[in-house]
Amino acid sequence: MHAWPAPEVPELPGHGPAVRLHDTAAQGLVPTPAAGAGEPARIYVCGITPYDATHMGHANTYLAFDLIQRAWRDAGHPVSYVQNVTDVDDPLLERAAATGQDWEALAESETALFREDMTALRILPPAHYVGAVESIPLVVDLVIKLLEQGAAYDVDGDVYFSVHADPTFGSVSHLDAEQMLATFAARGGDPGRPGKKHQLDCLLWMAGREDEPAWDPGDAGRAAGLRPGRPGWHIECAAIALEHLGMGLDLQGGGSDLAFPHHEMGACEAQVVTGKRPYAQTYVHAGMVGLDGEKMSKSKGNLVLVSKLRHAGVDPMAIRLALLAHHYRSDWDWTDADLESAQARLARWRAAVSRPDGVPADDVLAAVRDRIADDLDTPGALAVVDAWAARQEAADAAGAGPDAGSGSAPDGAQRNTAAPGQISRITDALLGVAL
Ligand code: 5CA
Ligand code: ZN
Repeated sequence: MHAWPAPEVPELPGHGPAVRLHDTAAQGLVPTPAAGAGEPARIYVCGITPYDATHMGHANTYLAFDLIQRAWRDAGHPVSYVQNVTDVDDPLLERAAATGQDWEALAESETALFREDMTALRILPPAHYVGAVESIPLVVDLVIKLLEQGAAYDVDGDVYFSVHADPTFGSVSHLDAEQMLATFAARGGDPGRPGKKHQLDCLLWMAGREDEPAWDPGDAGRAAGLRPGRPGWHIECAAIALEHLGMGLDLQGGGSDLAFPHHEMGACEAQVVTGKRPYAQTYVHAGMVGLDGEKMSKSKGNLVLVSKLRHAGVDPMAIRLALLAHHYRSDWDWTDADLESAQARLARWRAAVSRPDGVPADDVLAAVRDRIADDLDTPGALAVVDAWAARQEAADAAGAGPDAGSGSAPDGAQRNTAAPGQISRITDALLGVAL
């Protein structure tokens, strides 16, 4: 399927430093991308399940991976970016059934709205935006291989992956057995299903249920014993990533609720089917955004929607700044105050760059680059721009006083005509904030 239009990213002088990010698997900061200088950095970010509109949690997660790509590009890496759309899965079919909508129409309209939201927020689009439905032949191919390898088995027509076929199972999320079981059950797994060899084994291929869509698995699939059906969730992402990026991705990304089971299972499936490891060299997870103490989620319905704010006339750049004010890995609750202070900051920055000249900005680029390269310290990066804006305001105030027309900042530094443009290019290229 098609993605959304790419925002322009201004070129900045020189290059930024290597970007250190927290890797869930390594449980610490690592330099990224693993790719050498000038080589493409390969990134796969899990996309939406399109049964409801984009909320602030989604926006926060996609913003984190947008910032990483801006920083990688600034450090001199071309980026290969792939994202999926889970356009057939239980929650989507359940929502369509509950509301009497056609599931395909629901998926299409919510994906279209997501594209609009991403465009408005100036989020970089993937080069390949790939649906689960269009990837079914890729999934079938992997399921057949896993069956042939003895790493998958049949339970009443459904096919399960034996998670222990990968001896490194557990090394992405580092949960203990009890946490794994509880999390698996809470996030779509079926630990208690009779006939499974191990409680944590996950679904690869689900035989068609009554009143649900099912796809023919083709000659090879039928020969391997597959019935008409649909893909399991984790294998969907593994299949799409392997097809478009290959093993050893520089980064697998998503919200922290995907570390287990989704990224753990996808990694194991890919590692077993290819006989290579690691699936991804870095696993990066964004924190959960909540509302009134609860994780914002489509299933709970406690949503602050990007589209609703946009339609109420809120500047998408203010939404972006509201998210940037929080570190991407922290869990936090959205409040109206977040938006109000972001709107005030946007107005202050716009006023500061709207002058024909400005106080020197030469040190701002290195300082913003430094903060971003430090595990995306966006609050720190905003503080750097705030400090420049404050110097600019102080110079304006001084200029309006008895020394008006002297052209000097309070500290004696000369204003120059390059500074406002420099600042606008920095916020645009590295933070995605168009002033
Ligand atoms: N389609 C799958 C991934 S393959 C899926 O998880 N879809 S989703 O629509 O439920 O979520 C899309 C992305 O938003 C995921 O990375 C998820 O971790 C993230 N996300 C969902 N809720 C929140 C939240 N409250 N805060 C932050 N990120 C969230
Ligand atoms: Zn995924």
